[in-house]
Amino acid sequence: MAILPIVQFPNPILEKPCADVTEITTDIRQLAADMAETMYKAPGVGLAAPQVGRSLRMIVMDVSEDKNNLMTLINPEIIEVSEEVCTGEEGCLSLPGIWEKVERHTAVTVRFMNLEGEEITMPAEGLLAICIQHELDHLKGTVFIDHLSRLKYDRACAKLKKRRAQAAKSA
Ligand code: K1U
Ligand code: ZN
Repeated sequence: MAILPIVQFPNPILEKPCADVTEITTDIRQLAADMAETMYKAPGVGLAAPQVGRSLRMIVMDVSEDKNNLMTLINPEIIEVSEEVCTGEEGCLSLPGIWEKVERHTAVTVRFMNLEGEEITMPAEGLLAICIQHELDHLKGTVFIDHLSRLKYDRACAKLKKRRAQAAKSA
């Protein structure tokens, strides 16, 4: 297993829709294991393949408190969403230090393939539902700040730039 570098915003790979995984090969299993290790180390509750430089439709997630419920979702699709929406703070490992309120569906149903090639349909609510929507956005080439107003988007970019300049200065 390996910890992979996390692609930082802005980067063209974070803006590009990802391709379907066509076969669950050794490479895909290795990528899933490396993504999980990278997510736990960060630490994060989810990670999408483009965030580690692979434009493929796969994500890993673990929203459990004890970090013992790893899920790998291959070619995930949201097939049902609740009418009810909620607003909560989100962050992103590709935009460290930026936290903003985003509106999401309170509950979703996601269909995906697991690493054994089985098709699963899973209802989700709470943080899991938020995480699924955040990670599926990455697979479409969207980051969470794309949901903000122009003003808030620009402020988030400026904050990111400032943090990076400060980090470079103290390095
Ligand atoms: O995609 C990513 O960059 C991972 C990101 C996903 C996320 C999902 C839901 C809400 C916010 C962010 C993170 O894991 S950010 C860091 C994190 O560890 C965290 C987020 C929410 C609650 C608890 C922890
Ligand atoms: Zn993210």
